Amino acid sequence: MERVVILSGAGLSAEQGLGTFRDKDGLWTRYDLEEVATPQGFARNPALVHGFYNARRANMRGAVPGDAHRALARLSTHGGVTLVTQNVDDLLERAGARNVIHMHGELSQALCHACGHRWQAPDEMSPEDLCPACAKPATRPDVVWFGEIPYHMDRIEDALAAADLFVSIGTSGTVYPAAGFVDMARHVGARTVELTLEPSGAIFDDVRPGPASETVPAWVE
Ligand code: BV8
Repeated sequence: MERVVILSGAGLSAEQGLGTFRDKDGLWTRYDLEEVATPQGFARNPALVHGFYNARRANMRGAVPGDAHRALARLSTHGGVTLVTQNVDDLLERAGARNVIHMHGELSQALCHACGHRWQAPDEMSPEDLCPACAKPATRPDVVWFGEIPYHMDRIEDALAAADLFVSIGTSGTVYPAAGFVDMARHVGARTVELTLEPSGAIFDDVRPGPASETVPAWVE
């Protein structure tokens, strides 16, 4: 059985209205990532950061999965497929995908930074929220900020080490360690494919430009 690792980024969900980070009018053109996507920014102004993620959570809960999410969901039920995403939305799960590896965390989850408890995030979070487990006012979005260690790296690195094929979908290849996965895959002899609107410029064996709603179902079929 062919072992496939699929990495997705914001481009996978862009057409569902969740936007991207670095395209024109992307999130990082409207917000200072130092202020809203670092632990230091959260410590300085937790209300601002909760507001940023509350708005994105509302946007996510108002969005629906697209053809690309559904195509990947069908694929995720096959053995040998590892679905890794940098995205914090739940559109892949809502399309029926199983075992999605969210290396940058999930908007739908809340985390207590005092006791480590995780729970389903309410629509609106605020610095005054108390952790349901330890009752401390120590809640945060369960997302990985810059300078924090991504989740599930052992599982991802094991899958890359055994990969026959690596597919990158809708990511600019700007953020590490995800941006280095294609090199790790090539290093073990895997074929590499990029499906994205504007090719990232990283070296892939096969680059297929276009919107995910077209390139992903075409590639999966
Ligand atoms: C860490 C939070 C140590 C949640 C995010 C070298 C090695 C290791 C680390 C570093 C390094 N150099 C620098 C670092 C530090 C840093 C980093 O990479 N900085 C960058 C800016 C240089 N990395 C970190 O801090 C990471 N932690 O390194 O810990 C470590 C490392 C390894 C092992 C152990 C310890 C933590 C990074 C996580 C930061 N958190 N998000 C949230 O708010 O969402 S990152 C943020 O960027 C999002 O998660 C996003 O997913 C991610 C990547 O962006 P993209 O998804 O690629 O989106 P972008 O807008 O950039 O591009 C969109 C793409 O889609 C484009 O290509 C476009 O063409 C395409 N597109 C658009 N429309 C469509 C489309 N494609 C198809 N169809 C369409 N319709």
